Formats: sequence, structure tokens, C-alpha cells
Amino acid sequence: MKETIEQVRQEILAFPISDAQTLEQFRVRFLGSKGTVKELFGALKTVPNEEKRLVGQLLNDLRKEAEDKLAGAKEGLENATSSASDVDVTRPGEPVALGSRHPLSLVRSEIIAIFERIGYTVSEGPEIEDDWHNFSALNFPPEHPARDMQDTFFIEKGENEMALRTHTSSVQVRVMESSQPPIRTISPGRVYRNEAISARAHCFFHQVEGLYIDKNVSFADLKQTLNYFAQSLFGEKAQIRLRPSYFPFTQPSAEVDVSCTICNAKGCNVCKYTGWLEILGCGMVDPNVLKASGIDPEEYTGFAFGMGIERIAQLKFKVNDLRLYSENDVRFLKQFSGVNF
Ligand code: 2NL
Repeated sequence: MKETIEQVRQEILAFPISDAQTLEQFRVRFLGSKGTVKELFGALKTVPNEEKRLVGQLLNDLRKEAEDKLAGAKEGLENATSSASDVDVTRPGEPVALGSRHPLSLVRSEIIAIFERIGYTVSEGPEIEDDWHNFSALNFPPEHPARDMQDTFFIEKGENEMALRTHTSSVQVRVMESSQPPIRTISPGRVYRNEAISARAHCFFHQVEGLYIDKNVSFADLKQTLNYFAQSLFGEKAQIRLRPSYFPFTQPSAEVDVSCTICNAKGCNVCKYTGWLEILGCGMVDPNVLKASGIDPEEYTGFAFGMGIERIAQLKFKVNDLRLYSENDVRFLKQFSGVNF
């Protein structure tokens, strides 16, 4: 009898329970009303009297072992099929750490939105450019200092000369080459200059350039567009003034100041007590530039402008060091969380 009990014990231990079906098979086989354990209890009466106590004890242990295995397997199966019941939905949620948009990204979006309202599209192009799109098509003479290693990052010199673009005008040359007027487009993007890094200069920065070409586009159109832009960006009270300047790709050319938004043009250290802040450069597209890109300067005229996004962001957010924009210091970046334009 003792050997039989041990044999059944081994069977109970070895019985594999993997699902509801094998669980029920186990119950019927060992613990059911006609199961092995019941059967063994029935056989107890055949055991000699002096052994009844010991064998009875062994049978009780056997039944307990089978019941424990059944209960354990049942619980295991229930947990596996409904693990969602483990989730305490009343617990407070984990906080979601919200990032913030980069100030340059905020300002770029705002500038794009302002020009999209008056029908400008956004165009993009490569950051690695050939000499034609970055310089020659833009009327840079062969000996212009910008073509020097000191000012421009060249990737390849010689026959197949490539460089990091120094302005996004190169994108606009590509637009002019691949389409005909009317053209109204802005080209935001990163540009590169070979300069020592300081609070006021960096080897890369971000630009938005604009280009408008059609029949009879005039300098008055340029002024009105820039006036609309300045008032959209800095508020209705903002005023602009134009000072004569020079760029190889525009003629005439001008630099544009906006009335100081910090002191309301009364004079402060940001505007160096002039009441004016320089924000962009502009001019009428030089006929040579139109011609180089396949647009007839006898039929069409156009204006163009360019501005640094860092400079605009500096005025809007009072950032006093250009390096802050690219250092990824969260103490700087998190100050712009929640800022929308
Ligand atoms: C500045 C001045 C300027 C342009 C950019 C341009 C583009 C083409 C033709 C003619 Cl395709 N001009 N762009 C014109 C005047 C000024 O940028 O200070 N940028 C930061």
C-alpha cells in the first residue's frame, strides 16, 4: 500500500497542467468522486489494523498535495489569462515629461506662418552646394572674399568644388531654375560660415530668405511686404526704416531696421540708444541673377530679402549669447516650454 501511495504521489507531481482542460483532467483523475485518492481511501479497510494510522496519515498528505497542486495551477492560469486584473487603475498616473520647442524652431514657424498668409511657399534645398548655386549664379565675382577658405567651409576643392552653403539663396536659385514666375517663396534653413565661435558669431546659423518675382514687382512692393512682416512679428506699433547697402545679388540693396521693441524706440542698451534694431537685408534681384537662372530680366523683376533667425529670436526672447542656441542646456531650453506663437 505504501508503495502504491508513493507511486501515485509521483504521478501527481509529474502530471502536466497547461490549460483549463488538463486542469480538469487532473481534478477528475486524482480528486474526483471516482478518482485515485478516493479509491485509495476505500482500500484503507484492507490495511492491517496496526498500520491503519500511518497509512491514513500518508493518504491525507497525498490528498493535500493533490489539492495544493490543483489550487496553485488554477491561480496560475487565471493570472495568465487576465493579467489586466493586476493593474490598479486607481493609482495616480506617471507624470509625462513634456519637452519644449527650441526657440529657433518657434521663430522659424512664426516667420513661415506670416509669409504663408500672403501666398509664399516654403522651399528647401541641399546644405552641401556647388559653386554655381552658392556663388556664381548669385553674381559673386571670381575674386569675392566669400569664395575664400577663410569664410567658407569647402568640402572638396578643385574641379568638383563643393561647400557648405553660406546662405539659403542657393535654394532660391534652384527654384528659379526649375520654375517660371510668378514666384513667391521663402527658404528657411541652416547655413555655414568659417568663423571663430563667440557670443556674437557662430560657424553655423539659421536663415530665412524670401524671393518674389513677377511682372512689375517694385521696390514699393518690397517695402510694403517688409512693413507687413515687421508688424506681424513685433506688433502693430513696429516701424521700419531702410538704409542703403550692398549685396552682390541685389541692386539696389538695403538694410532694414525695426523700431526698438524693447524701449519703444526711446533708446536703451539693446538698440545702443539709437531706437533702431537691424533685422534683415534686402533689395531688387540683380538682372544678372535672373538671367543666370533662366528668367528674362526684360520681362520680370523681383525683390529678395534675408534674415538670421538667431537675430530675430534674440530680440524676441532677449537671448544675449548665440552659443546658447546650440548647447542644449535644459535650463535655457525649458524657458520656452508653453511658448506658442
Ligand atoms: C542678410 C541679407 C539677403 C538676399 C538675401 C537673394 C536671393 C536671391 C536673389 C537675390 Cl535668389 N537676393 N537674397 C537678398 C538680399 C539680402 O540677405 O543679411 N541675410 C542674413
